[in-house]
Amino acid sequence: PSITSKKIRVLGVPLDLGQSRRGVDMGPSAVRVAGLEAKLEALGHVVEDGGNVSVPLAETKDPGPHSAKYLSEIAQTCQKHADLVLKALEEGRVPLALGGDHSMAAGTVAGVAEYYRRQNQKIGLLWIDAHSDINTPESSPSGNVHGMPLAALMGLSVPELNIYDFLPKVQADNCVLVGVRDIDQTEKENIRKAGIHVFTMRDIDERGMRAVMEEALRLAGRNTVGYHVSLDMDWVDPEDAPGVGTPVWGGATYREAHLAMEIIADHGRMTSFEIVEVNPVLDERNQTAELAVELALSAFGKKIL
Ligand code: HAR
Ligand code: MN
Ligand code: MN
Ligand code: MN
Repeated sequence: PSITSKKIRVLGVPLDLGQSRRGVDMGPSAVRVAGLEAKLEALGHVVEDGGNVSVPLAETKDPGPHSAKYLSEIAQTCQKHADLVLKALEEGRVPLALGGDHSMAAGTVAGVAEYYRRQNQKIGLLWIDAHSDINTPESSPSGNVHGMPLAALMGLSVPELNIYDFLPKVQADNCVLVGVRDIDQTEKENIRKAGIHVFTMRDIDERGMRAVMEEALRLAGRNTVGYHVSLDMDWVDPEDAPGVGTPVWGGATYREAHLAMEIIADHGRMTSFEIVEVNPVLDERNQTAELAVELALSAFGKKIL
């Protein structure tokens, strides 16, 4: 039972400026310690580690306006990270980005979208998260930029995060949220404005993970070269993934999470992958990082039999 071997490049983004629970900058380290590279290689992939991008330390910076804290530092980090994602793809590697808070996705998705844009192709985006991350500085109750990356990618706001200067990074019809269960009242209008697809936890409850994922992948994959998968670990229920900064009850179960990743692997159209919001300071014996590695393995083709 062999899988199609991929050349993968791990890219660490120890970014914690986009939110207020410290420790998510240690996420890339925790996921490496949990054995990501060796386990992907045991599966049959060729994996190299591109190291971590440099990120300014919160202690050395002024957060700036409360409506979008550390925005300029986050934008600089996203630009550097996007360049590394683009370079990985140019060198025939599948980017596997490790966060870090979710604001980094403004860089990851930009890098992937830019690579394919240069070939006149479009990507889809699968955003797997408890949150919809589509606040603008105007709508955000917290001023935390990790709640804003989708607004930036869809071109609603946050021009500072418009890496490579084109919008939207993904067509609204190819942008799909899965597993959402915590949306700010002020954020709901942004979802409507952006015109993206949303499958909530209720949809998963009612229809089952398989049906939801099949539809999500069909939408993300329609007229695209494939899709980037942005996996926020707070999508998983805090019972199984306690090491995240903004846990929300009622998330995907351990098996539902694996099934979703297994279905992604079955379709074979994932351009790139990222795992964000792993916070080892809040974790219990690195179990959230270990689950992140397991889910990456399923997304990259590991099968039970
Ligand atoms: N919606 C809230 C805010 O904007 C919380 C966002 C939390 N985001 C993440 N990433 N953890 O999904 O502040
Ligand atoms: Mn290696
Ligand atoms: Mn998120
Ligand atoms: Mn989240």
